[in-house]
Amino acid sequence: LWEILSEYQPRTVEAIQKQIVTHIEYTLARSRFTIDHHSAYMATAYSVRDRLLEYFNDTQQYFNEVFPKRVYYLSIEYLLGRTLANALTSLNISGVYRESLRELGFVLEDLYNQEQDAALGNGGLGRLAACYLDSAAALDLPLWGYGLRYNYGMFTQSIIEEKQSEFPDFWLSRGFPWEIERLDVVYAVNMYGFVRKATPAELEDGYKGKFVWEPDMEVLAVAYDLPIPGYKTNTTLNLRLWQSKPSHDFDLMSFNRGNYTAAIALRQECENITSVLYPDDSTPQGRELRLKQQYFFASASLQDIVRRYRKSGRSLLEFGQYNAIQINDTHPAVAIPELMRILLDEEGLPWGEAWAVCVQTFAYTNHTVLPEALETWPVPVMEKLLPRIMQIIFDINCTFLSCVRKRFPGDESRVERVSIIAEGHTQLVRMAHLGIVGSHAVNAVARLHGEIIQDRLFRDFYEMFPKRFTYVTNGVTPRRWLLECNPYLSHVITDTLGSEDWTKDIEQLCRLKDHATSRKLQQQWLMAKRLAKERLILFLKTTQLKDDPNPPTLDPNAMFVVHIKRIHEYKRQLMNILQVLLRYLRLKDYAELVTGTESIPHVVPRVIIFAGKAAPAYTRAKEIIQLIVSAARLINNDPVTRNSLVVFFVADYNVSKAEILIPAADISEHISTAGMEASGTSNMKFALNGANIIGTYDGANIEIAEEVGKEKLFMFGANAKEVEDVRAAYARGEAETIPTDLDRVISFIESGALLSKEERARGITGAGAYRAICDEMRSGTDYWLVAHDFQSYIKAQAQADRAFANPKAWTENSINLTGGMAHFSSDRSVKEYADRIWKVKPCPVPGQT
Ligand code: DL6
Repeated sequence: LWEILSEYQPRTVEAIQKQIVTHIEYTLARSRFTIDHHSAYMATAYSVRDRLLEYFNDTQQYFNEVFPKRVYYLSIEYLLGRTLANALTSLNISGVYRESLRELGFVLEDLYNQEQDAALGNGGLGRLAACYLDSAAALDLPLWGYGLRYNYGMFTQSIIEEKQSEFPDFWLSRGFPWEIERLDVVYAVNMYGFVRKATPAELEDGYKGKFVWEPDMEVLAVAYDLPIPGYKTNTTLNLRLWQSKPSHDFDLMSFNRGNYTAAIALRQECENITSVLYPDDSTPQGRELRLKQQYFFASASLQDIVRRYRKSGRSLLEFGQYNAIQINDTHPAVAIPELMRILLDEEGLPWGEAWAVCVQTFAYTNHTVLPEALETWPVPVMEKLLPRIMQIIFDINCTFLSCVRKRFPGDESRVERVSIIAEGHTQLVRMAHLGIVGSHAVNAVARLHGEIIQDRLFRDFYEMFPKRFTYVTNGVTPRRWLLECNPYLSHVITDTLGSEDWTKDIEQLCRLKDHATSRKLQQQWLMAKRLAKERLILFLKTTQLKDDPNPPTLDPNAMFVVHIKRIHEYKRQLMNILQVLLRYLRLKDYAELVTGTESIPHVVPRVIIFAGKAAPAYTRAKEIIQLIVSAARLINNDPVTRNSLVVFFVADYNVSKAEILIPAADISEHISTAGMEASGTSNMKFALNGANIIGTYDGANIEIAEEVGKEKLFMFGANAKEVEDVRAAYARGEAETIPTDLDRVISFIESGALLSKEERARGITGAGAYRAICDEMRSGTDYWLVAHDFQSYIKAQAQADRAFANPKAWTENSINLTGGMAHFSSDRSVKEYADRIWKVKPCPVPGQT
């Protein structure tokens, strides 16, 4: 068989061409005489997938033979982006494919743009999961990801009349060639119904369960596998995504009762479970459908994991020695009682043994300290949808609280604080508490975040289980976030270091620092940055500016400042746009003073780019987008300033846009209110690409500053402790006076300068849509400390202007930043998880790489 396959796998240009054309003709059933770009992309993707499958099958076969301890990463989101470039890079075959396509009349890079992003995630958490899969594969770790195959991913954002509008993301509409549908890997997931005790007959029948869940609804979970290639290794891992399908048995029951419409409605209800990704990254929706998604995901994944383990014939008591399950935030936390259900009711383990297995198996990552983001579920909702699971959670809580009472006798307020069930008008299940109690490790995602969860958020738990708590600072994959997205800089780095080894052994990057003062390297570095800027300028011209009759000039010598992330008050895009407006007003003053009205000398020109999505129901975030867009309209159309300041809001931010924006940045903004951003990962991506950071002492910014030297960055603002003190002062009624500069900007907005045409036509005056924002800024007590930090922010911006005016020193600094980023590779993070939390070892698949 191997010989037959080897012949099938094309290695030469000719053979690859043959395979691509074969896929056009036979897989796509398109005519080879009229190949359009999309067909060429699809056929190329199928051809690359063929090769991936070979490695994939070998890897799975090898894992089954060796039976190493395996890791399962459970994440309800994966923000994957595009796959073709990534797969070609991992397999180290971009060159031969480029050549094959060229002779067929196509440019490989054009085909990349045919691919729709797989946006099965909201932001940081989902993108981190994607980076970790890449690193686990590169490190040969025996890991699988589990997730959901949403029919509609993250919504598409359009800006209409200066406001965000959301549209469905039909990401599967033109086909997704990378996945493998596994119609034979199907599990039934129970919902609704009731629980009863097992009858003696059932017990005698070999059925050892104590309780039987009689569900009212049974949903099928069908597996779709996505091969995850390891960079320059044979290991190819799997991301298994579940799609919901109705179960025919249940249809039949309704049909037999003559209830055709009920049967169809039930089918629809089942299909809806994986139909859409919830588009909010910080406020969990207490909707039943969301809980259905979570349980459906957890149950299918756990059934699959247990079945795989069972096949080995090993004892379930050893399950935790062979399996580690990481739950990515609390969304999959219901997997803990689900494993208990399987072990108790289906496998007949006693409670104590089942619980020991669970705690040994699970580990939980917390990704946020925002109180509103900590998930809770009303007990009545859970009781109705998942009666057996609710019962098990009550039992877990009961056992846990009796331990707490033993340890802290008489401390009932502590018991109330740590209980998995929050008492009140409606009882709530606290999913984070369930995650902590049911795991042997709880990790934060940066050092400061770790301190905050130990000292504040989960202090009571830390006192009980100090060894359980740890942090693993996030990381990003240098393959996607440097090698692939920035071919210009990658080339320079490889040339300087004498090999491409840095792509796998990231510590090599440190050696760049030895060359930071080299004239030659500085020139090459500047050229690489310029090429990345030109690529971005072309992108802007062909998208944003396509229909602009009077587009602003975009100068690659300008300082490119980029602020891209979800729009949220704590991320303070508001502070940035207010600063931009101040810059605009100052430029106007200066122009009047120095030159009359035309161009402005001695000013570092800036191109400022914002991008990001606001949750559809998050009104303030949407107002902030509107403010940015209207400020951009005003500024870009002002002939006095337009050579010195241009502002964009790039619509529909996603992974592939980030891949264009990040390499082109001179500066990036990471200016969250200190203590609020758990880690941040785009800060790492920018610095890896040599962009500087204007940032607060928050999340991973602090560790980046330590690694590269804080004098190399533009750090400012209140630190986490000071933020607490300031908020406490506000709470005592001690409002602050608004800084003069901020007052000026707010007055400018209140003068009506940013009103839209439509608002003016309706006779609106003053701040218009920005009334609430202006009032909050004037209050002197704004929760996110925009006013408090404003002056130090302006100072940091001025420092950046001065530094940029010295290209030599700027470039040297930029080289040192890239050279200092080895620590922030996701290879390092995943190694830490493997060594300290999962206790798994690499399992490299033998054979030719
Ligand atoms: O850990 C990944 C990423 C962090 O870098 C961000 O700081 C954090 O905001 C983000 N959290 C989320 C939403 N979390 N929840 N729930 O995306 O995680």
